[in-house]
Amino acid sequence: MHTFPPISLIGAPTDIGAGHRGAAMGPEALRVAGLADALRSRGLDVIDRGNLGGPANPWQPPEQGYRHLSEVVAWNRAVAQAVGAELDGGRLPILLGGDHCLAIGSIGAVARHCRERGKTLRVLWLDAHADFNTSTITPSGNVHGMPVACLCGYGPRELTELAGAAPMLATDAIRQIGIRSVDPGEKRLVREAGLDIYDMRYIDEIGMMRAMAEALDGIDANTHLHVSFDVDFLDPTIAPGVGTTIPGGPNYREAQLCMEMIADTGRIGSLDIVELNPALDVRNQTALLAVDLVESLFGKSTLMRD
Ligand code: EXY
Ligand code: MN
Ligand code: MN
Ligand code: MN
Repeated sequence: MHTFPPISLIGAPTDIGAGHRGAAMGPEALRVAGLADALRSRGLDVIDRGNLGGPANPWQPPEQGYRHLSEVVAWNRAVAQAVGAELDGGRLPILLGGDHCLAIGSIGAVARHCRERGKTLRVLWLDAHADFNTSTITPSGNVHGMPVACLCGYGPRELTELAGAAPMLATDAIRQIGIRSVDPGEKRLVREAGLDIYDMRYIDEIGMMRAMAEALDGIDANTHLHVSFDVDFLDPTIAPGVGTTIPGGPNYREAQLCMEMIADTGRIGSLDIVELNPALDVRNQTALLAVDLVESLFGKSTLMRD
């Protein structure tokens, strides 16, 4: 039974990087789904820091391959500052998105913190998408399809150097789980970068348990584990409330096993919960499922055998 650091919830109510409006309501949907009390019921110390501020979504077409670049930078700077402050205070930040472009700020801050403390960072990226596009290959200009590329040094300097010298994240520090939608140019770039991707075909072949065992391999007492949980990782039949659904994701049991195996490492140090879009949900069911799965990240287990 692991203990966890005290937790700080940070809301980032924006869909600035997304192709649909609505993820800006994600933080409140998670609060309404009872995230704080669910974690407190596990004996955790939880403070809700409220919501960050940032520019409104101007809802414009791409310019030089990016939609809303300056607004994306402003939001990610705010996220990096807030996440870094909680880590410096010895707390475990949970970023409530908001779309996935915000992971540039959160993981940038985590990576900086790990460098400062001499810790090894491992990022688990739970997603249907590789999020490895750049301005020249993106099909949409939406920056929520680019955060991993930016973190690994492929992107505009105001993002790739947001929280330190580029690359803020080494490609061998990240494991992507659940991938099943990668654009043609993106596929070439992830191969060139050597990204370690546990796609759904591989998970079909070897099962979630073995895939997670491989993805978690090498984690030790000096590892800071950051989980970036894009809710569209889940199969849309159980998680419809997201902007970019892709059929054929993990089912409820596979998702629970994924979270419980992460919890078993006892090394989770920070978390993003992103891409929840209540405008596309039914009776907040997707937020309720996300809360259920996050409880498993923090030790709730269905394992009854010793
Ligand atoms: N690959 C597509 C694009 O770049 O526009 C879709 C990206 C969806 C990203 C969501 C957050 O995971
Ligand atoms: Mn994503
Ligand atoms: Mn720090
Ligand atoms: Mn996604």
